[in-house]
Amino acid sequence: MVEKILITGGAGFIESHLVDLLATKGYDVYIVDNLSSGRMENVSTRENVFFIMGDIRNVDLMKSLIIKHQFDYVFNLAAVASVAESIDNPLETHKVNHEAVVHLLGLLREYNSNLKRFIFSSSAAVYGNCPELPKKETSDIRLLSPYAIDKYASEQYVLAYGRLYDLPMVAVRFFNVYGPRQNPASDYSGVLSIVKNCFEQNKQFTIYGDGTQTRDFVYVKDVIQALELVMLKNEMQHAVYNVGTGRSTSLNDIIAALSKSFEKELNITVKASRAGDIKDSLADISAITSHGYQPHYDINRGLSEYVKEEL
Ligand code: UD2
Repeated sequence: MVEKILITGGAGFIESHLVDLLATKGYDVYIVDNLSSGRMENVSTRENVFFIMGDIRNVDLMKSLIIKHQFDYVFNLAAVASVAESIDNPLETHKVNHEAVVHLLGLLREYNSNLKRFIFSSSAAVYGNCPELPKKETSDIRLLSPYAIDKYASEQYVLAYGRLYDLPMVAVRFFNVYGPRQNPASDYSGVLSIVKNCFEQNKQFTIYGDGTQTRDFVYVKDVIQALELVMLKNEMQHAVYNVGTGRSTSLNDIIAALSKSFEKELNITVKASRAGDIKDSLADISAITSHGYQPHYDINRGLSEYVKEEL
């Protein structure tokens, strides 16, 4: 029988790449997305991809889907992905990034007895300004924003559910993911999509801070590889894994590299650092690489593919 996968947020940036990969591999893939940041044009038209327009906060909808389909795998990737947005709208982002997750866990426990894996996307934001670099899964947790608090609480719920009810749980902490389909439309979008868009459209880019902040930018294709790994490897259950590259780059260096590719200068306005912003972020990826993950895109390869390619 064909295995069924639920991917919440499946019309989104990272999620839609995962949908494509798993659909190509022959699974039946169900998407629940409210299109708040995802886009219909990201959704595969393959016959084994099923789109359900809906919100993960809608418990009745999620319950009926789970009872009807009895998923083999569930990826909860839907989220309000912006740290800054969580600071502006903490209650609304909490409902998506935490409350909906707790409801979903309860529904799966009660109604989805054949579940083979639940995969939750947490975030490197949980490390905050922890001075230890690179950041290990065992490093200090310093929660600087509602976003970080919600991601950490949800991740811990997921792992506790695994222990308490013997459910097949795993979580990943994404570092700064970038690549085709990342939506640059809002001030809350991932910085690389905004910078690229400003180069393409000759728009003014606002740098918050002095541009020396560093991030471990990880290309979306590497992230998909990591997600497939945690989905399939039994021995990876009941743990949380960093997903990054093990290298970091400053915002200034990104702008310089893109300036070369686009052969032009970026118009930059400088503003004060954002509240809750992290200075440096770098992943220790030894835990996930010990299970076979290997990033294939360093920042140069990733940027040059990102600049050229629109998938
Ligand atoms: C990103 C993810 C978040 C989480 C985290 C993990 C996004 C939108 N956010 O948060 O979900 O997983 O990584 O560490 O993908 N900046 C500017 N100008 C702009 C936009 C951003 O200077 O127009 C700066 C921003 O202040 C920050 C850096 O660029 O210092 C990165 O910002 P971001 O919003 O892309 O990502 P981050 O690290 O806050």
